[in-house]
Amino acid sequence: MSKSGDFEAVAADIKKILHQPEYDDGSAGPVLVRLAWHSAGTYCAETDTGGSNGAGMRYEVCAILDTQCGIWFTNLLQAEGGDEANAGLQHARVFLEPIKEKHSWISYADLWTLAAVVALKEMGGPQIKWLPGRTDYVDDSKLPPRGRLPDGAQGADHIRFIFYRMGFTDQEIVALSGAHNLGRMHMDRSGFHGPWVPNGTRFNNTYYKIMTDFEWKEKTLENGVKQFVYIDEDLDEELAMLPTDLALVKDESFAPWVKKYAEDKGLFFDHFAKAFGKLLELGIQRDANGNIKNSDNVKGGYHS
Ligand code: DDH
Repeated sequence: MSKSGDFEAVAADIKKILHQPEYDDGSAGPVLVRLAWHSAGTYCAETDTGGSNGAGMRYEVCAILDTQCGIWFTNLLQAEGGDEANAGLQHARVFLEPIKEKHSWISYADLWTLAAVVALKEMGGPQIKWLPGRTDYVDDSKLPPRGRLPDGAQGADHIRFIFYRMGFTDQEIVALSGAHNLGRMHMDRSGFHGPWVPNGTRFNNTYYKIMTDFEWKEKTLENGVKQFVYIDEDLDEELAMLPTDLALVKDESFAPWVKKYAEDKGLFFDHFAKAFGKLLELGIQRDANGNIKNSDNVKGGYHS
């Protein structure tokens, strides 16, 4: 148990669980980044619902009060944890559970977002500004419905529909998509299969480079799902891209940013850090001192 607000102690313990020799490519990092993204990426700016506050993905069912009868009933179709887009993220939550047990004062919502920031830095990525204060309990009216996360089988219109809802620009969309420098797709989770880049546990701009330089061929997997692949005998396994990934190079507003990030890793890191920091703050109202309004604020931050 650490002192309440000692985020450096939590970060030190997150670093210790990143190396997972038995899991995927030996790192928990990529799936931790995805956990934070999916917890925050449900945000809708217009209705101010969703976002990382509340850590709603812990629940597969939610209780709804029928105000006319005064009876609570469970709604199997609502809670975020059961959204099929979140399949596989239980691995990330299980990796973090011992840390939550040890530092029980930290909220899940803070822990999940902090874990991504620590993992990105440890995998060679940029430092992302992170502030604490998220709570695990939010008003039911703030909970997001399922289906707010992107579908990899779609194209540019769908990408814009999802990310404009959160308040991102085309440039920020392309920068955030660079998270696909990390990790891999799992057929038993999303239906897609394979890594985007050869070394998916180091954060880099390889994703943009190979998106434009390599020739991608459409492939139908045994489950009927279509994706794009690049086969090279020098590689241990074929690389993969989602239809949404390759939509970035075909779209006239997205494509110039793909080119810029392929050519300039520093620019990509700078833009990614800003956009990812913004993602983690969606729906969180802070005062001028960075404290979340109407909450028992935990002071501090994580900077190193
Ligand atoms: Fe992603 N992502 N993502 N993604 N994502 C998958 C894996 C990972 C889409 C679909 C998929 C972002 C944007 C999009 C990461 C981070 C981010 C998988 C594979 C699919 C499918 C899941 C599986 O089978 O395990 C789509 C579609 C989009 C879109 O923009 C249209 C963004 C914005 C991020 C981010 O972090 C900012 C990471 C990391 C992974 C690797 C996870 C792992 O387990 O490895």
